[in-house]
Amino acid sequence: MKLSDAMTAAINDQIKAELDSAYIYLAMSAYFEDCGLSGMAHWMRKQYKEEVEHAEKFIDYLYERGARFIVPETAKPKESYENALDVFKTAYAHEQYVTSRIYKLVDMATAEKDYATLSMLKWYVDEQVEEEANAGGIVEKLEFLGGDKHGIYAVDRELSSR
Ligand code: OFO
Repeated sequence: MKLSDAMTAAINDQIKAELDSAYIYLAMSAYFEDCGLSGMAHWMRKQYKEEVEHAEKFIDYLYERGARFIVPETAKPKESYENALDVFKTAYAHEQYVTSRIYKLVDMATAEKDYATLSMLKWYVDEQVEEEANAGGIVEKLEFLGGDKHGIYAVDRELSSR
């Protein structure tokens, strides 16, 4: 069964969203490097790579279904933030946004009775639970610490082992 034109376009659009995510995290990593918070920079760099993998998984799916992938233009990411909490709050909100996008794809695949795409999307539904939990957990910690510099450095050390 051929992938519908609408689904091909929606997945291409999601690939752009994943690559935009990658760039957002790469810019967050650069911000942390600039602040001397190398553990957080490392965590964001890993996240950047994960997002590229998310994009590639969708690209491979398009190829598997004989559909065309068009390399998208990526959006310029934000360069500066107020502090570490601001960065992770932004990352958490971003992941919630990405989850809502994945759910829309699930709705679309359900409406089209496209069971193959539904099955493929299950991986992303599960992945988003993890993505939100990761970023949300760090937000909670940083909120608890407030401006406590020792605490922030401890979190930075912890994130260096991701
Ligand atoms: Fe691709 O999950 Fe984050 O954005």
